[in-house]
Amino acid sequence: MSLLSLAMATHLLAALAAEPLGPGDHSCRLESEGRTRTFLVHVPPDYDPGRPTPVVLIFHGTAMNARMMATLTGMSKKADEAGFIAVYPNGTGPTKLIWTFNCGGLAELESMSRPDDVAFTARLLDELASLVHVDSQRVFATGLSNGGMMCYRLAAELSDRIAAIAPVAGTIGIENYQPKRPVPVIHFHGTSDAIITWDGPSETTETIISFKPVDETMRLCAEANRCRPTPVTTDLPDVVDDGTSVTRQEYRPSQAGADVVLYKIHGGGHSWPGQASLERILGRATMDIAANDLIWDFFQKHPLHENVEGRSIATRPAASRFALPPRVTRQILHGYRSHSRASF
Ligand SMILES: [Ca+2]
Repeated sequence: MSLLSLAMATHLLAALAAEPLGPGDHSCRLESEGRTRTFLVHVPPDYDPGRPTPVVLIFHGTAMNARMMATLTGMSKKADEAGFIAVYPNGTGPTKLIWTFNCGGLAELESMSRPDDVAFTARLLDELASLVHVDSQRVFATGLSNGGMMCYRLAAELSDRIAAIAPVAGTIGIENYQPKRPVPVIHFHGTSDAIITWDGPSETTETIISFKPVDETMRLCAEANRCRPTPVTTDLPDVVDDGTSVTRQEYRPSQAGADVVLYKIHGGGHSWPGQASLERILGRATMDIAANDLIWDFFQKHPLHENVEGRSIATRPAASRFALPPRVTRQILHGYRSHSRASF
């Protein structure tokens, strides 16, 4: 190949790489830490490349992927209604069955070659800015389970780019939750969640994963966000006879603080409020509220540079420990160990 044709080919590749995205679904990839990483981008029909557009990152749970997450949450439909760009990153792992994000708390796995998913997210946002017109003040993160735990890690370690977070059925997994600024949090959790259980991991499972109990997570968020320790609690109308009911706990911040809101779903499982669940496996999903609507309402109120004024807060710490069936734990651990030398 001549130098001229090489230069033309390079130019063409660069042009292709920067090809802007229009409305619809797009499979994208990038290189991060020497790995090829993938993600889906859903651009709403009314997207105007001349205008900065909000972005919601939606992180899947273990044993899922980006496409499954789009289906489970229905967040692309919400994106179409509300006019934001929905982005579904894919995690990594030895097999697609146990793709995860490095959210902290994966104690048994930390000696293995885990990617830095905070760096990946930052890299993704860089790449995204070359594909669509991102409103950098309105980049948000939500996620389920492991993906919810990843939200907390991003709040702690990427708060200059992530404006607010909405973890669902996933608590803090990192050791120290100390965001550089108060990051607004809206959290959804079922009291009957059998995977990320309300009171934290059990001795059976803490060798594979550790995460903080819901109450402790809320307490840490309230402290970080300069909220009062006691929440304003409201029982919401039990509008659907689905075996669940919902209590809203609002931890109101002092000046220069930020909101912390918990939706406690009595009888709810490891599920996405308002979306159908594999009930026999994961437990009930409440239909009394729609997480997508509440999350977007919350995000809209919390762009990156806002002035939050007073409200109040809190929580009491709770002892933890949850229980995956030992057989399942052994199978997962065996899967990781047998791939311990694999490149994630
Ligand atoms: Ca109900």
